[in-house]
Amino acid sequence: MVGFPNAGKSTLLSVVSAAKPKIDNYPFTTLVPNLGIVSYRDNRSFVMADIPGIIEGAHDGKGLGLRFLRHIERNSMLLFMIPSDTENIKKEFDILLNELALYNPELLDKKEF
Ligand SMILES: Nc1nc2c(ncn2[C@@H]2O[C@H](COP(=O)(O)OP(=O)(O)O)[C@@H](O)[C@H]2O)c(=O)[nH]1
Ligand SMILES: [Mg+2]
Repeated sequence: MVGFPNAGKSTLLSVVSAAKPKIDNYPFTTLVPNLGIVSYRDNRSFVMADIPGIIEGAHDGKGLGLRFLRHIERNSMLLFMIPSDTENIKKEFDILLNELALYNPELLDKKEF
């Protein structure tokens, strides 16, 4: 999961897996990725990673961005989380994409949701 701080990433992980990430209404409650195993039909499962929030300038190290972006490289699919009440959803998505691209353009070759 990739998103700004406070997008609801940890909350989603907490309801689809047994992981108990810290959830709070302030940015950067998550300083290391939280991992959860998500089970679905036919006894299958996958690992979901709640990556700490990415902000504009993360590729430059803002908000511990480089430490967080590094973790994204290890995932095979990216789920972009943007709150539905965000004023400009497209702009927020573009900022996230741009931070990933500036850090490592190959990140954008991954499957995105
Ligand atoms: N209204 C609303 N609040 C949410 C939702 N998901 C999470 N929150 C709240 O948003 C805040 C940030 O959530 P969190 O999961 O910690 O976000 P993260 O920083 O992306 O991990 C918390 O106060 C959550 O309770 C949602 O779907 N709707
Ligand atoms: Mg979190």
